[in-house]
Parts: sequence; structure tokens; C-alpha cells
Amino acid sequence: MKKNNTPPNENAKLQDLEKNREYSDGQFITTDHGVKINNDHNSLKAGERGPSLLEDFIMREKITHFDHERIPERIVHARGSGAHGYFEAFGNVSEYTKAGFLNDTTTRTPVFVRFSTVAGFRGSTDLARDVRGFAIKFYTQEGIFDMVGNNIPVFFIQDAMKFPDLIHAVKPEPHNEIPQAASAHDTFWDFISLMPESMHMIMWAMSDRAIPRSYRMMEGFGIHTFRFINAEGKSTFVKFHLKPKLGTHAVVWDEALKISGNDPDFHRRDLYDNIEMGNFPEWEFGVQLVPEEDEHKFNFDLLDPTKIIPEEVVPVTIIGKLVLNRNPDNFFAETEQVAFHPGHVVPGIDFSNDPLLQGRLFSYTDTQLSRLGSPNFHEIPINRTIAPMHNNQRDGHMRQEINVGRVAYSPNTLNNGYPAQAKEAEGGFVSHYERIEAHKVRERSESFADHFSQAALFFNSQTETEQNHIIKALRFELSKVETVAIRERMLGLLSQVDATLAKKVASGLGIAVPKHPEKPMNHGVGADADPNKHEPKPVDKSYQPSDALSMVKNPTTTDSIETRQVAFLCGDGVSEKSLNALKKALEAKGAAAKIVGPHAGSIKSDAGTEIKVDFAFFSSSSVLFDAVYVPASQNNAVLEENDNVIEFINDAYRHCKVIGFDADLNGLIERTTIGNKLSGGKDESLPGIIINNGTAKAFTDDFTTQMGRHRIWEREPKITE
Ligand code: HDE
Repeated sequence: MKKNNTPPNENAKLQDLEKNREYSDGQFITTDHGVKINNDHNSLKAGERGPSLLEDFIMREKITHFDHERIPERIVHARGSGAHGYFEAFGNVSEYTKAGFLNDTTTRTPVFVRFSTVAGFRGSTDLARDVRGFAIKFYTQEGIFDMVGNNIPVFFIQDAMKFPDLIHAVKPEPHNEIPQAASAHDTFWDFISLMPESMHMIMWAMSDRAIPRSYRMMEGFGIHTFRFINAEGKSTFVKFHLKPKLGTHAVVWDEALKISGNDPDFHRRDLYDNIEMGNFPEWEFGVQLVPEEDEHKFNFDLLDPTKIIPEEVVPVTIIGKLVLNRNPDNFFAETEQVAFHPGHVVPGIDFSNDPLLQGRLFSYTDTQLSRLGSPNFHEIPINRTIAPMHNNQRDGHMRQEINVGRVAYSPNTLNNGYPAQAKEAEGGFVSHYERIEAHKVRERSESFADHFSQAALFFNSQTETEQNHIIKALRFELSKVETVAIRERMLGLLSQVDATLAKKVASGLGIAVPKHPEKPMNHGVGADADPNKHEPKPVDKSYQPSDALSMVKNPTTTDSIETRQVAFLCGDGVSEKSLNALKKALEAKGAAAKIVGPHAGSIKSDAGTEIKVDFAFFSSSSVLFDAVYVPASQNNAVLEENDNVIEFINDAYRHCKVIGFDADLNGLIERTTIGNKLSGGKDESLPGIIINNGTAKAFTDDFTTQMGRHRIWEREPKITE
């Protein structure tokens, strides 16, 4: 693939990385110590057929290095993909924050972003039902700011103390290390069924948000409430949002399962390929701002990470944009070694007392020490700040910096007091001057006790299709749970969110919703030892449904088909005219046609032209595409007689994708589910199935317009599962 669409070293961080890039074109192979190697294929032996010699320093060095190539994977978010880019500020936020990078409209701030799943191992599938990490490292002039967020705006738990328990519950079970990258197992749901505070997050995690179409089509959220601090030291509460330019889209669950087999790297490949092709992913960066005085004006606690502020209550103000425009050169050096930390903030941004955030502020440095192995992880090129860096920290494994001089302490006179402390006016970071007067307690605030209202808000804000997907996801997950008591406890919890939801899930499990649901143990502690004083509150009905929570109704949803991929099913004899008409119409709207044929290589059109085949029927699948088109052909039998083609079309039908047929393809249609539904007048309207009746322009217009709807959801009730 071409590598010339991405900018070379256009920003300060990319220039900084240049010092560490190694190019071997035209060079001799050497040892790590620069000695040219004469024979890299054979070890040193006593005679051609004799034993190897210990003296072989070249082989020993090579194998020793190999033996130590792996480092521990991240304990969570192990599977991920990264990219470079920039942030551009719109300059409309100085009233609230003094952070230079959010105010300076003349300098683009370099960023490195890493997307991830949470539960799976480093080699697991991208399409697991899971939360996606969305971590951004901003290399600002005032130091590094990391926004270590997710694609879901709330979290499972309210206090960091429960994080190890949550992760132990969701990871593969310890006795047999099953299942990989999946929450559908007993330990996860056992834990969740005892944690009513997780119910809001569970609604999101069971929705299609947990199976995105692409990293490029996900929202991002900072989750916790943070603070903005302005030049006068005034604080404003802030929540961070990222809104994708291409809209927020997902795949369906059956599709996710099949993608995992067909291409477990689906999201990684999509991100990498699109950046290579110059389709640079872009997000609007927004904030919800709450004046300090309004902290207690909501019917939830701003410090509770299981709550959102509905966008209809506090709108999102867009303050900049984020663009990813360059792939890493080396996955390990950049994507694997990048170290994020919510505690990396710059003047103008500060923390709130959210107890989940407070715990994270400890965890991230600690984990880098074991993962990257040294307190010098900030010196790894991808982690290095582009702001000047001077302090008295010294030594440690793999220290790169050569600190000059005899002084490594403060105060000192021998170096005239340098490096010196910076006053606030000189850019020194000063923590927000918050007054705290309190008893030391191990308790949860009563203001954190409303676990069901926003879960209900989320469910009620979805379209019927989206609600059905949540119900189906819960059925799927809970049907994999073997312990019936856990299923029942979950139904009890769900019934407190919405009685119909619980009933519908229960019918899939073949049991009834318990009449007197077992009282969910407050905050997951044993009934006898419950130290929490506050019972979960019933649903607060004053919430108004929020369109921003639905992917279908979302006000930012666009009908763009940019970067979408359409499979053209073709064989020898395909009509060039038929193929090119839709291809051109798609390309005009930024989408791409991909030729899927009976074999790799090329096919011959009806005019005798060689057409390059992108994928073969036997090594591809419709789950890897956004829509399907079958052009006319002189030889329809090639498609009609191929079971892969029939399955290709049937899956696209089942996954509610747009499917287009040129005229005279009735023989093929007959063999598919579509033919079955159409025949005998069983069903005359098959939404999103577009058959060319002779007017090419009307056909291509219809096809591209319907594709802009992403999925044809009104077809879904016709699909029985
Ligand atoms: Fe993380 N999390 N987390 N987390 N998290 C890590 O740090 C942790 C939480 C998030 O692409 C670890 O470098 C605790 C919430 C992302 O490299 C670790 C708690 C949110 C990433 C860690 C949380 C996140 C991590 C593992 C509960 C959304 C991947 C490797 C208090 C706002 C970053 C590492 C990347 C990674 C701890 C909860 C997001 C162990 C203790 C809430 C996106 O430090």
C-alpha cells in the first residue's frame, strides 16, 4: 500500500521522534554494538557438522535479545491500536481554562491516540463486546496532558477500591482461562448482579456501543468530572467529549461474532488502512461546563462516575478538533510502549474528588513500573514531553538522560538554585485551592445511591431497534451463565430499571422474573457485613429521554457514506457498464467499491477488460463490508452456483445492509433468503433491497442514499432468530 498520504514530520513530536528512528535502507547489518556481520545465516561451529561454539558473540547477542523481546501486556486494555495526529483549538474557552493548548489557535498540538478493548489479551479479537479505550496524549508546550477516556461516558463502579474485583470478574476465569475477551461468563455476572451501581454502565455495555463499526466512528468521553481553572484561579467543572465526524456507528452482534473469525484485526486494519489512504479520522472535541456554584443542582452527584450530565441539560460546547493523520512506524516502540496517565495534567486542568478518578491517579504510574520496567518510562521516545524537562530525578534502569553537573537536589547554591521552581505566573502548576474539612471515613456518599434512574434514562432514550439489541445482548450473555441464581439476581436488578426489559430478557432465558427479587446487596458486600448505609433508590421518573444517548437518533448522526466499503460480487463476463455506474457514484461520495470474485488475481469483463479482484469469495465475507452490489453479467451461473456467494448475500440481508442487484439477476435472488421472502408474495417490501428496474441514475441515487442510513433497521423485525 502507498505510504505517501501521511505527512512526514510536520509536527514537533514527530520531529522529536526522528532522533530515534532507524532506517536500514542501503546499510550493512551489524551487531548491537556496530560491528558489521559477515554471515547472519549460520552460527559459528567446530567444523561444518560440528557443535556450536560459545565464542559466537554474534549469535549469543541475537538470541539473548530475542529471548527478552516480550514485556508484560497491560493488565487491562491490552489489545489496542494507535495513531499520531494533532489537536486544533478553536480559542473559545479562555474564560474557563488557562491551558495554553486549548487557547492557542495558531499552534496545532501533536497527539498520539490509542484505542483499545478492555478485557481481552493483546492478541484477542477487536470485535469483542466490550468498552473501547480512547486515550489521547497531548504533547503540549506546557507538558503532557493525557485524556485517558472510553467510548462510553460512565463506568461500572464508583470507587477505585472495586476495580481489581471488577477486572478479576471479567477476565478469563482463573481455573481454566476461559473465555477470552468476553463478559459472557459466570464470574462477571456474579459480580455485576451484586453491584447495583453498575446498572447504568451495563445498559451501555449491552448496547451496540460495545461493538463499534470502526474506531473512527466512536464517541469518546473523559467520564469523570474534571476541573478547568482559569487565569484568575476560578474553577469550573468540566466533562470531556469527542464526537466523530463520520457519526457513531456499530455492527450487529451476529456480525461481530463473524468478523472475529474473518478478520480479528478488523478495527486495527480499518484504522491503519484509512490513515494510509488519507482518510484521516476526525473528531470534534467538546466540553460540558458546570459552574462551581451549580455543583449540587443536579439530581445526581457530579463526582459519581456512573452518571452522565444529559446533553439536553448541559449542552456540549465544541472547543477544538482532533485529527489522526499518521500511522506509527513501529507498533511496539509507539503503540505498545505509550504510557497514559489521567494524572498527567497541565496548568488550567485539575481533578475532582471522584473516588474512581482519585484511585486512577495512583494506579497508572504504578502499572508502568511493572509493565515498562523502570521509573524512566517517560524517556521512551513516544512518552517524552516536547516541553523543556529539568528536575532532580536521577538514575534507574535504562536511564537515557546524561544530567550534567554535580547538583541533583533542591535547595542548592552550587547551581544557583537551579532548576528553579516556577511561580504560577511563570506557568508553575498549582493545585486548585479547594477547602476540605472532613472526617476520615470509609464510606460511600448517599448522593451516590441512585443506581437505576440513569440506566432507565438510557434504555428509554433508545429506539425500539436499539432496545431490542440490548435485550438480545443480555439474553446472549446471561444464557452463557451456568448458575441459575446469578441469572435470577440479574433479572431482579433489571426489573428495577424497567419491568418490560426484565420480562423480555427472562423469556430468552426460559425463566420468570423473580416476584420478590433478592435484595441486591448494597455495593457488593456480604449482607452480614454491609457497611453501606444507603439503600439503592428507586427510578427517578423526572428524567426526560435524551436523543444524544441513541446512536440512531443522535443529533450528530450524518448520512455520509465516506470511507464505506461496498462489496461488488463479480465473475468473468461482468458488465463493465453496470459495474462502473455504481462504482463512480460511490466514489463521488467518498465510498469505495471492492471487487469480490471467484478467485484471486483478475477477472475479464464483458468487454474483455481485465479487472483486478480485491478479495475472493472463499477468503472474504459480507461482514467485512458496509453494503453489497451485484452488477449485471453475461454469466450469472458463476454466482448462482457458488454457496459462498449465497451466504455472502444472506448475511448482508440478515445484518440489515443495503443490497443492490442490477436487472436480470432473478436466478441468483431466488437462491437467497431474499428470493425466499419475495416468492409467493410472502413479503413484497424488503427495505434496503434495491433492484435496478432500468433507470441507472435512480438506482445509484437510491443505493447511495440508503447506504447513508448505515443500516436498514425496519428490515430487522422480518429476521427471525
Ligand atoms: Fe484504566 N487502567 N483504570 N480506566 N484505562 C489502565 O494503565 C485503572 C478506568 C483506561 O491505551 C492501566 O497503562 C484503575 C476508567 C484506558 O494505554 C491501569 C481504574 C477509564 C486505558 C488502569 C481504571 C479507564 C487504561 C493498564 C479504576 C475510562 C488504556 C495499563 C479506578 C475513563 C490506556 C495502563 C492505553 C489502562 C487502571 C478505570 C480508561 C492498570 C485502577 C474509569 C483507555 O493503570
